[in-house]
Amino acid sequence: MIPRDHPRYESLVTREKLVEGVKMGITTLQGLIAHGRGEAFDYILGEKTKDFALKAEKTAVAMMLLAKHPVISVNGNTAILVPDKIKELAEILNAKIEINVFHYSKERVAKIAEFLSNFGIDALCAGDSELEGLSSARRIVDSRGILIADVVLVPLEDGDRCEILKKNGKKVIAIDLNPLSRTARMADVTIVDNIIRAIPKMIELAKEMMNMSQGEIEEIIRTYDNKKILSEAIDGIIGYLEETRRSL
Ligand code: PTJ
Repeated sequence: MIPRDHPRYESLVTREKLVEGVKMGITTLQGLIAHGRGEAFDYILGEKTKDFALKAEKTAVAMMLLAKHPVISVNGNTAILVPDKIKELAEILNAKIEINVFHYSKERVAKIAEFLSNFGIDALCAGDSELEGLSSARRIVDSRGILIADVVLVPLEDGDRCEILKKNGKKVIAIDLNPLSRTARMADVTIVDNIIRAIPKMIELAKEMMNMSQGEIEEIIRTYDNKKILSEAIDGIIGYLEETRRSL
């Protein structure tokens, strides 16, 4: 039991959830390593949703609001960390939820589907089609979901699949705390924020933006520049490190 007044309570609870996820066969051991890398970046970003993340979150919501077939892709880390929030976001944006994992087995996908169903999510996971040009298991997709999607939200992604999704004509929104990653540089919109903050923030934005005109939403997308956002994220890290050094 982690005491509520522990200065790193939030971070420790998140770790516990992931460890529990491993015990349940939902999250992988590799997922724990990936989370550790994410935590390190979050630390040097100040563990807050910064302005560059907010701009990307707003654009991501705008793209999903205008999409014909928006899909939220869920892996083992996302499933365990934010299942209820994913459901809420998908409902507001009228998006489908599809289970798509790197470390694939039918049993694991079934476990994730069962876990998500406890939150009222009927996740797509038929695995009845494949994305061409990708050798990892992430090529296995659902013909009602990612295969026909025009916009895909992919939290904690690997660069290869991001590239293939783009080659298949999809707009890709990544959530990745590492602004230097291949995924971050490959995606159309990169949200450099922790998934546990990013999804709730997107829900808040989606509620605000739902009643905007199409023209206003299009303008948000038109004026967005992902390279600029990544460069602001890197500046954010440098700024945070310098500020911390000055305060020593
Ligand atoms: O469940 P599976 O089988 O699909 O596997 C999932 C992992 C995460 C193991 C797999 O996709 C993987 O290996 O991912 P990578 O290539 O390590 O990339 C994960 C990225 O997510 C890294 O750049 C991390 O910095 C970032 N990341 C980790 N935790 C978070 C995060 N970004 C946002 N929020 C987090 N909580």
